Amino acid sequence: MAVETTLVLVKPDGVGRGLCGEIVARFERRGYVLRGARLIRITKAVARQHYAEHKGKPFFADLVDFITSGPVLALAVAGEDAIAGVRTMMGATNPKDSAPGTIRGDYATLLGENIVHGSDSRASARRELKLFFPDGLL
Ligand code: D4T
Repeated sequence: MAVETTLVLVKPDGVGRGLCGEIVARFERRGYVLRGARLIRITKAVARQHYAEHKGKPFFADLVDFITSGPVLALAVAGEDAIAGVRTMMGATNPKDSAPGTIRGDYATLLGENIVHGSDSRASARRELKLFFPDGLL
């Protein structure tokens, strides 16, 4: 058990559908704390860095196009075991497998428009938080 900080992105589909408040409220109600929040339109360069692990895969270009298609809400979310806890709250990557009660299970149906991103490990969280909050956290 340890206090961790993780990066959450409400992707352009979530922002466009007006789900930011709902998603932030879920994390806050759970007991997690916001240490950063930025509404930004990311560049293709940042998107390619963020999704570096998927470079070369057939869906990479679509992923970059989608995440840069509108503003994203970047959140630094902190709390006890927050990295795994946030991913559990988000649900399975493919919304067709996401359980009801999870963010994707409640609001998404398509893999390519799955509303949220959350870091999947401490190393990813460190790398991604630096990318979206280059000036540091509160
Ligand atoms: P993100 O990064 O969006 O939080 O998703 P996950 O961490 O849950 O899942 P991921 O990295 O495996 O996938 C990133 C992103 O790519 C889309 N995707 C994924 C896609 O369009 N086609 C695919 O075949 C896969 C595997 C969905 C999420």
